Amino acid sequence: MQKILEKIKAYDTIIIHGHKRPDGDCYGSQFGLKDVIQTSFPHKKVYVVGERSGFVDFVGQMDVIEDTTYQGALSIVVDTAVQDRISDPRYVLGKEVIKIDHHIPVDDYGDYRWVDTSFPSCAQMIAHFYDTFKDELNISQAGAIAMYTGIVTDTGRFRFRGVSELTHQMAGMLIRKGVDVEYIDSKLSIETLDMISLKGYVYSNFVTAKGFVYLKMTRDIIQKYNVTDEQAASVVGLIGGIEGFPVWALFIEYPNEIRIRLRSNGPTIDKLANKYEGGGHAKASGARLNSWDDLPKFIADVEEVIEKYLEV
Ligand SMILES: [Mn+2]
Repeated sequence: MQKILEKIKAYDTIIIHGHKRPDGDCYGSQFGLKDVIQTSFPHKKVYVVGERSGFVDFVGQMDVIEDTTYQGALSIVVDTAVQDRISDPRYVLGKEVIKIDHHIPVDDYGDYRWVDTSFPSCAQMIAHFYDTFKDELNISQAGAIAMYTGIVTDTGRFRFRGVSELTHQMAGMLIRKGVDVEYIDSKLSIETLDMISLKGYVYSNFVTAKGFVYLKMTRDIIQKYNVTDEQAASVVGLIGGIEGFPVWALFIEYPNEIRIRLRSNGPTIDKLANKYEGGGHAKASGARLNSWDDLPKFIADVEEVIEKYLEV
C-alpha cells in the first residue's frame, strides 16, 4: 500500500482499468479509486476506462481517452485476476502497471501488486487504502457511494463468507462520508419487467427429482422473455435453498451445447461437474452436456451423489 501511494504521488496521469463485463465491485473500485486520487490531488489527470455496465451507471461514467494519454502515465488495474480479462488492453501502454485485486492470483501481471484474497470485495481494499492514509488523502461523497456499491454487490449485501469486522468498519466509514444506503439499494434493486416475468416462469416451471431441483432454460424461453443469456443464467439462485432439495441446477441451452450451473448446500458437487467437462467450487460449479439426450444420465448421477450424502 505504501508503494502504491508513492507511485500515485509520483505520476501526473493515472488511468484506472477494470475487467470485461464489469460488475458493481469493478465499478466501485475504479470510480472509488479515481475519486480518492482526484479529490486528494486535484492537479492530477485521472481517468477510468473500460466497458460500460448499465446497472451501475449511477456510480460513474467511463472516460474516453486517446492512446497518447498513456505516455508517461501510470496504469492501475483493479478487481481482475486474469490479464485476458482486463478491459481495454491499452493498460500496457502505461509506463508502469499496478494490480490491486482480491481474487486468487492467476496471472502475475503488473510491476507492482497488492493482492489480498481475505477481502470480500476490491472496493473494500480501496476504502481500506484510503482509510490507512486518511491523514494525507481525501474522498468525496461520490467516491463513498462508489465504494459502498462495490462492497454491497460483491458481498451479496453483506451475506457472504468473507464479510468481516473490517468490512463493516469500512461500510460505516463510507456512510460517514455521505452514503445514502437506501438510495444505493433502490438503484441496485431495479429490475426490468422482462426479468420479473422470467422469474415467474422459473418459479412455475422448475422440475423436481430426488433431492434435486432443476430448470431447462431453452432458447425459445430466452427469446420469449427477451433477456440476455447472462440474465437467463442469473436466475439459478431462485431454485436454491428449497427444503429437502440440497442440489439444484439451471440448464441453459446454447446452439451447440447445454451449459449447466450446478449449486449445492449439501454434498460437494465439483467432482460430478468434472465428469461433465466442468468444475469450480465445492458447492458451486459449471458443467456441460452435448444435448438434452444426456439429461437423464446427469440427473441419475446427481441423485446418486445426494443419496450417498444423505447416507453418511
Ligand atoms: Mn470483486
